[in-house]
Amino acid sequence: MTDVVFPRGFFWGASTSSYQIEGALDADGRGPSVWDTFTAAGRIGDGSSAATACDHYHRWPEDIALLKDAGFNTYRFSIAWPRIVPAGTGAVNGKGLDFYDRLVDGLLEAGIRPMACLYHWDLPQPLEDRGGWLGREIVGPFADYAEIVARRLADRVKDWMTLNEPNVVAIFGYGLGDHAPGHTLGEAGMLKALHHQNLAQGAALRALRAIGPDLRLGTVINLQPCGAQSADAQDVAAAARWDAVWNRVPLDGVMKGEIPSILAEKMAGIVQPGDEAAIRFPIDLLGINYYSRMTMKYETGHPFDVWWGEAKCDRWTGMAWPVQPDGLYDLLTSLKDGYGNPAVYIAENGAAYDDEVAPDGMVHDAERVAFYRDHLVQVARAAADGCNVKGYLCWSLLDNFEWAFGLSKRFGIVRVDYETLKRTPKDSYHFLSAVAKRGGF
Ligand code: IFM
Repeated sequence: MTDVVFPRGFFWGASTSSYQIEGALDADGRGPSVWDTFTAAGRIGDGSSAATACDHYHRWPEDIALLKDAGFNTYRFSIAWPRIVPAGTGAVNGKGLDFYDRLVDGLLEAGIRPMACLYHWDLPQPLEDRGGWLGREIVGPFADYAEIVARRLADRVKDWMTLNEPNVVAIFGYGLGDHAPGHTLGEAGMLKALHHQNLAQGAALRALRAIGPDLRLGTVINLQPCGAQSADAQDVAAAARWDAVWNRVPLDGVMKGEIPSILAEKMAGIVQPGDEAAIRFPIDLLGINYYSRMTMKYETGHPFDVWWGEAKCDRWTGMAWPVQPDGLYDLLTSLKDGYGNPAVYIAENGAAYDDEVAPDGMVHDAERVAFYRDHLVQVARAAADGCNVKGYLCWSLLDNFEWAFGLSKRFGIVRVDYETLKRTPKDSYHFLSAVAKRGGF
């Protein structure tokens, strides 16, 4: 019996990213990325690397078969900029384009809609050497790269996402230093990297539109409803500042061409005349990645005098992230009420847990199944309440390289044995597969 139902034509699928699954970092003319450098500098917690990861570069047919067998009709993958333009600007690497050509053809043959994301964090190192996202000079190279890829694939790929989680790139990569390229530049690093990603995105979206009026264009933001740890005025003000940095700079930038007024003074030296118009674009799709709410508190010594507080929650994932499914409902309704009810895809939602292989050789990941079930209940509720939510893509198809945590955190609905590279669908895979095939549960 089906109790939780989704709109007719709802899309089901999974998301991945190039650096996290492909491996083959030296293959076919790929250039170095900031994550190669960060890894070589010993910055990955478990000492692992993405050198092989899931070896998706060679095993993609098997991964497409997993998507197909699940009954998924949508797949979001990312394209590795260093495979396409190894030096960040200049020569184009045909073999890199050939790889994505094969992948896209394979997906279409399997009846799966490819959703391509242009930037999921693997910045060519030569661009970082020239300032990376800290300077406006990156805008042209990103738009050029977008155009190169689209000229090759847009006859078959109709759904394009520019950036994945620009807030995470800026905050952890340029402000706090936990992610590549590892800068600890605080507020200035965060705001510059946010704004320049917004600018580059605006230029890339215009380049894509010029190539294909029929393309569906969008972006992906990790939105987290942001609350204060207490009713104390300082906590409340700190949470509002963080909401502006984390959620509103990327979201209001593309949707409204606005810089949050609370940050106007701090961004005055970064934003130039005409930038607001340049960052705004009438997107066709908004991808949102949802993992949890954020609970923030006032604390000096950190950028914006704000830091993560303690969430009130009784369930936690293996990342020590709180499990708060109703935050997804609140997020979807806030987009309906405050942003004109855009067409939204849940572009990532999922959880890492310390999976174990059972004596039967399977992974009975009951906590992950519960995580998915509880979030899907909220998605269905939001859709029933009028939110224009079009599809749900889990994070992630495969266990993969979880950035600074390396291979130690497993988000997949399919287990990857990193010794043998054997794929084993977990119970969560079978659960989502049944939901996708039935259109509910
Ligand atoms: O693995 C990441 C992904 O690359 C971006 N969104 C969050 C996921 C889990 O941390």
